[in-house]
Amino acid sequence: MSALKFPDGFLFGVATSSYQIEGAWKEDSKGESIWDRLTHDRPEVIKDKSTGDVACNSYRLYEEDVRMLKDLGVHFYRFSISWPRILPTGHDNVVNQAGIDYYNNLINELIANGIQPVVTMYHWDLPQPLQDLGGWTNPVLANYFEDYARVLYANFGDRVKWWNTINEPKSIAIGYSVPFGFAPHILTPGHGQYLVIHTILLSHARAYRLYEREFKATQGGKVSIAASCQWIEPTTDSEEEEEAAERARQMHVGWVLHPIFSATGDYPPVMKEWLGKKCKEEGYSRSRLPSFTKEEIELVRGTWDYLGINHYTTIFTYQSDKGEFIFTDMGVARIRHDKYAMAASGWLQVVPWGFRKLLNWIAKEYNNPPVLITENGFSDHGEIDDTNRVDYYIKYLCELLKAVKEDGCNVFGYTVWSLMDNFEWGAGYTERFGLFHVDFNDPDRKRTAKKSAEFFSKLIKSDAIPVEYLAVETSH
Ligand code: PNW
Repeated sequence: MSALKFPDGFLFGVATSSYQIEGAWKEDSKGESIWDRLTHDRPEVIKDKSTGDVACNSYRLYEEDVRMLKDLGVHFYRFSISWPRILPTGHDNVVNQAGIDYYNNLINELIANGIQPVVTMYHWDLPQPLQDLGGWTNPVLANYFEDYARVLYANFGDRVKWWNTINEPKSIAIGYSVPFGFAPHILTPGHGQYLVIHTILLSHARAYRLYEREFKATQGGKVSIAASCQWIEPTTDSEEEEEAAERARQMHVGWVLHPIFSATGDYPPVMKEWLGKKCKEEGYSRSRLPSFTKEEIELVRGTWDYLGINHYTTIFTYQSDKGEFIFTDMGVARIRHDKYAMAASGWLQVVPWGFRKLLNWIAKEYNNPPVLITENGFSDHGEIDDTNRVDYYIKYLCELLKAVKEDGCNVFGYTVWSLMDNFEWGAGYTERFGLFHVDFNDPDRKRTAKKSAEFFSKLIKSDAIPVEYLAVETSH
């Protein structure tokens, strides 16, 4: 029984992001984002050719969202702010008061209901004018991100105490390297992804240092990044396969985390070495991986107050130079093991033990920092009776509890992706992650609690995985 109990003070929340839920894409002087541009100009890139023009209409219905949060009993709500809703030009020359008002209303409503705001500054909706300057491949974006961060701290920092600078740098890099339906969908594989992450790391660091310098003393909040961290498992336990998988972990998870969280800073040594050698073989006189100056290494190193981790699945690898996507450069390819159940998303396999392994690897690599799980979730087709989702959560949360209680991993909170069904990027509305169903054919975007919503409200109330769900029959 007690194995199902969470430690005292453990925090629970749910997450969403601006483009995925808000709609109102051009109302009240909001500027155009790269997701507006992509979904309007290249609908064929989105599976059902849909857009986030209306999405869940949370720009109008945010009070209803807060009622759902209240019903769940969550301690916090992780949402993101739309950069072009605050700064329509991308720059701080024009601050859109209607955008400031919207987030003030949301934040005040949350606090009035006893729910802490956890705010992501950037969840993929870049102002289009900044994309026209090259987007994240242009290092000048670090200046503009710092300017944007200052506007956010100054307007909301009196009430927001938890900040995530940037959500999933690697997913952003995918929009510059892999045909996955992610904006800006300008594909320069082998180059774009490294430039993008480089600028993002510097941008994150500049926003962190700004807070440290000008706001922390008076506002007393915490700032970090939310990184996508899947577990990478070799298909056999031979020494060479384990070595290749470890290299892939460093080039996947370590790519973003090592510069910020390791004692030494900079990209992982194995990544610099492996890519440097590969680029030389390819005839380049310089590595495709950009390098940091000594000052930049120090600027980025240590820019965290906690670590935000988005975890969904495990990737099984074997050594190969024919891997798809960003795996090519890592010297591995991925395969799918049929014995693990699939979610509706082609990349999401249910491998609960991978969560525990990942948390242990992170604790070991980065000296056991305090971790907030900023996303974890399962996709289906929107069933109200979502037993497969409940089953996923039970299994993943059991592994989380083992990591915390048996292995000593320092995880202090957990966030469900997502509060409600929403625009799932390149998959449009064909894959659903919500605890609440949203009827996208209804002009009022009616929200209905799924079985998983009931599961979580019981879990949060009792601070434990509710036993009555353990016997649930599932197709897994
Ligand atoms: C995350 N993968 O994206 C995002 O932060 C959310 O906005 C999104 O809705 C959610 O997870 C579900 O997709 C991911 O291929 C996209 O491993 C792709 C992957 C992981 C996360």
